[in-house]
Amino acid sequence: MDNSADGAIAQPDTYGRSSLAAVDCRVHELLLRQEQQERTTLKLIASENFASSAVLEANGSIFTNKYAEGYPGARYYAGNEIVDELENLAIERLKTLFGSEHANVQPYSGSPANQAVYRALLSPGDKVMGLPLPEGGHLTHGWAINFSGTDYQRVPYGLDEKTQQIDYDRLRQTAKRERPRLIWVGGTAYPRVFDYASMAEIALEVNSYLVADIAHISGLIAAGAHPNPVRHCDVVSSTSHKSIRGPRGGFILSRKEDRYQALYHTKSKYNLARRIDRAVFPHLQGGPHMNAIAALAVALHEAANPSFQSYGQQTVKNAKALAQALLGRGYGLVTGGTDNHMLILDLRDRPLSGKAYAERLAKAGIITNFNMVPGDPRDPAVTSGIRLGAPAVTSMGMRDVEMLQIAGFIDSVLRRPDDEDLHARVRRDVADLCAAFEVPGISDK
Ligand code: DSN
Repeated sequence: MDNSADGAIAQPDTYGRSSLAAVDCRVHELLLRQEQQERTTLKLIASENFASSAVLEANGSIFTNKYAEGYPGARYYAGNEIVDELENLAIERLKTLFGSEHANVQPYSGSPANQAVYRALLSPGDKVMGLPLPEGGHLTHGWAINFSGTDYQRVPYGLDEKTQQIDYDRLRQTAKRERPRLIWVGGTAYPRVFDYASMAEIALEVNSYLVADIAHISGLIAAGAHPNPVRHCDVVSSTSHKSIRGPRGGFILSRKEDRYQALYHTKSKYNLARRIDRAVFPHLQGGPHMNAIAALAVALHEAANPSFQSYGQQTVKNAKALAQALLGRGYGLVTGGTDNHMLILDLRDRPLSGKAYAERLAKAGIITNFNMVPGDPRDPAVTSGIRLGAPAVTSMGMRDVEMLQIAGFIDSVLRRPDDEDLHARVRRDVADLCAAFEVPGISDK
């Protein structure tokens, strides 16, 4: 529908759902379809979740309009008194929730946050140790085709072949031999707890910065369902939209002082906290997305509520229940199970690729992503694994008993990947299961 009257200056409408329908029926229709899809399918992507209506409201608010380049009290635009309060509120909530000395809430997302970490700590060409992508690491932890692999020297550390878990002894030997300037601890497809204390010992032995990437597990840490790396690490980076249930965005926590200032940063007059801030702005980014910072502040307020602790604990219980049920049905899982919110089905011995199975599951209303498994013989574009995660279905209120049901759905699709009638039947059962639960941000709006 075209709302502009002849000769009239178009005014932005008051925001709100009804005005979206009136102004742009095409986008509104896509939104309704996406809502319908999310309401009736099982969101098992380990990195996705349902932000609350309050988080969505803040994210869609007029804070979108404000330019605030700089930091609270030192902006390059006028009229920032209120957003200064807002950004300080988010920073203080973050520091309190994780027990950190310093916090930056401006990174646009996880990869920009990690770029800022590199810029604050290293010079191009320095050595960086990280878990390779096929073994559960992240692109930005030193992958060949990412800036982290082209601008820095990659020193991968691997998994123990038998346990498929990080081999800390071998990691220590590699670190002593290579003496990297930075060691990453964290990943996107690693279903076990990270031993931050051991990593901190190793990093100290070789004068290396230790940086935890907690993008996947920040909500679990806030809930006390995974150890907190803050006291062991120089820097901690994260996205804000995964298990912590915030808006799309990122944040960085750090110590104030750099314990290696005298070794690696003698020429800098700035301490670690200032170098992180300066790396985010002005080095890499311009104006912060104040709407995302507002929504992050809301998510942190929600995460500080005792009910979020139950959410985090239940997420881990649900992932374990799903893992047990799938193991019981004869499936192999990377590392043999899970300690956190995710599990990775190892389908190397199955006839189809991870991608092909993920497509069949999606037809049946089970939304996952295909993923490399350690030692994967297939191409990264198709893989031999499927990653499953419990954060979103736990946000809907599902518990162990529903995980058994979900394992049954997954099993029937994977057993008969070409039976479209069966997929349609499972699709209906999935919709029936979902209908018994509220979907945050959708059912309650
Ligand atoms: N895309 C994220 C994930 O799914 O884990 C990592 O960046």
